[in-house]
Amino acid sequence: MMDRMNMKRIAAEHAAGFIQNGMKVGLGTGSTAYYAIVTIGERVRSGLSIEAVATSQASEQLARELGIPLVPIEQARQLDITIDGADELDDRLRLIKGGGGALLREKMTAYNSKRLIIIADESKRVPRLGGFPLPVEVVTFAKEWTVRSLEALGADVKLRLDSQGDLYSTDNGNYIADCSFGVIDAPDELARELQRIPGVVEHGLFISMADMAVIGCSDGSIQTL
Ligand code: ABF
Repeated sequence: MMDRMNMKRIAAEHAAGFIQNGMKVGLGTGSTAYYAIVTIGERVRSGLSIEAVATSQASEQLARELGIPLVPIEQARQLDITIDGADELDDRLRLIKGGGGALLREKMTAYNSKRLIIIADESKRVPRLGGFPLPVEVVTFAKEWTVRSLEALGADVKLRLDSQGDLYSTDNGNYIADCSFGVIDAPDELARELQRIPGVVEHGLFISMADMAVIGCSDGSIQTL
């Protein structure tokens, strides 16, 4: 039986194998993406020639430490592949992302990539989304109005706090509202309703964005969806 971190690792290593010389690569955020970045760093040190864009300051710092060549976003144009984690994924590759607070940059990076490969341990696969509170990035102005609008959609909303107990600030200077909707029966429709709320910058439902998921399983096998 494999523990969760090893399931993450084998999924990440498998996905990192898709990267070829000359590619422009989006580097995800979170503990699974961490293993992908480490593997990519090893391959760069063995001669892989790529340019990368990071989806968070944390991933950018890790990439720099590992010697992965980073390009400024404005020079990146379209990326060839982005490898990133997820908090939940269903069998139609619909995702909840944002537990790591980087959902806006993750979604922009995924949107500007030819391929989005999701990596996860088997615990992230769910029959229906919603067990994980949906992160929604909101502007700081009049946050109470936005919270009330999210509650009106049926969510129990908590503004995320940082380790000091202050309101968590994303890399973009916004807040994160963690929204517990319960089981989300119609993720596509909820995504549209969220996008209509003024004050919502972006939400963690990734619909029709992932091209593939690589899942590390407790028996040591790899599942690809
Ligand atoms: C990131 O990966 C976030 O969107 C998501 O919250 C996180 C999953 O975390 P982990 O890989 O640590 O389980 O892309």
